[in-house]
Amino acid sequence: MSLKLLRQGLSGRPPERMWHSRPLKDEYEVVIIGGGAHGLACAYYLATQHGITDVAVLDKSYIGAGGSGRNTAIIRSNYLTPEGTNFYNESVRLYENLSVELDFNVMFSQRGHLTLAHTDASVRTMRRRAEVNRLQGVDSSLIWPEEISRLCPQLDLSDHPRYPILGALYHPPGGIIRHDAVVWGYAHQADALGVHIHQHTEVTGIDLTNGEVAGVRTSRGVIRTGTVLNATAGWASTIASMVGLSLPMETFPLQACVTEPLKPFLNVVIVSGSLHAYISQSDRGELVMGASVDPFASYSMNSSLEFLEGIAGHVLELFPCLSNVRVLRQWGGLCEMPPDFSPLMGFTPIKGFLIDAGWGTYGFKASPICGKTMAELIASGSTPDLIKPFRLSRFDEHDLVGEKGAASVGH
Ligand code: PYC
Repeated sequence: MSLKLLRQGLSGRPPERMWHSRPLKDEYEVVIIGGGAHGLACAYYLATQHGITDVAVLDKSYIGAGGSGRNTAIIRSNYLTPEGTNFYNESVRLYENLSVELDFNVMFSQRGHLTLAHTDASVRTMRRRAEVNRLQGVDSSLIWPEEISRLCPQLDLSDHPRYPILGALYHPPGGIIRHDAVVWGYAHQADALGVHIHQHTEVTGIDLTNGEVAGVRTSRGVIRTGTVLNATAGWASTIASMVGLSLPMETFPLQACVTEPLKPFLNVVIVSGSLHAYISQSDRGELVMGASVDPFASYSMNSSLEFLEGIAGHVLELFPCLSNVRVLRQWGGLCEMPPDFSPLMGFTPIKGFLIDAGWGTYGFKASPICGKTMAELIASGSTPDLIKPFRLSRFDEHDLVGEKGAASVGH
């Protein structure tokens, strides 16, 4: 990539577009609603793995404008259930090779991830997660204050805080990534393979014929198609309602913020479920911080002072040394929370209408494996084993996948 950049710089020509605006065709084999990392990854894998390129990716805004551009870019696979751990582990593996695969630097930094435990109950949960993780081959262990201090000397490990740190779940392969780069890399390669990316194209309705998907109505015209994938994190319930489907989840706002840049000092990702705080340092030196979802269901993406006061107070309990650091900006995104904190993936009772939804506060980190498995499901017509546990019918079958203890964020 760097040689390409150098040649480009020396040529004096304007840079090549990473993806293009194409005319909206009146028919596509597959229509993906949602131009985030999930939808674009699915388009990319449909093209590369299955030779399906007659694909439109529609977004009502610009690509990556939703959850993919609003998350705090944490990658990990230290979940509580074997189903969740295996699934996210495959995602981490794909992320590890993504810069090479997409020929675009997604800046994946596997710097290690620490989930702090401040109570005996949370130490027990961390121990259980470590055991489940290790049984699935994921590097994860329970560590104590001495080792925590070695990994992150700036943390207040004394007994002064309200909730002293008793231990932590340490997950060395976890880390952070450049989330926009993931979106752009998938978009670039999907576009190069013939996928049409239609930004500013809002879906206004979905047509059914005899109970099966027949087309999609958009702000730019009607598209005939037999296959629609709903990959619209935050908005998936509203899209599902267009085919008369009610999904078992509610949408909540999730806010985050960054501080002014500081010299690099934080070499790990720190999460505290009890304090509702997570924090990492970006390559630009900014501290990226977030908390739990807002306490009421809503589609608001506004920023609030309550969030800022809460997160500042909690981060200062962990890192009193940051008391003079200023916040640079804050933003909000949307999360859909299913009752068992696991996603909803695959077929629905409506033929041709597929979902990749219910991503709570942990959707971005699943993007590559969601794209890959949903592409396989579309191409083969059968559900890959890895995502069978997340099928929508699990709610009727009383076969939930309880991931609440590994959500990283209090709810
Ligand atoms: O699940 O790792 C996570 C996470 C971090 C921030 C929000 N969710």
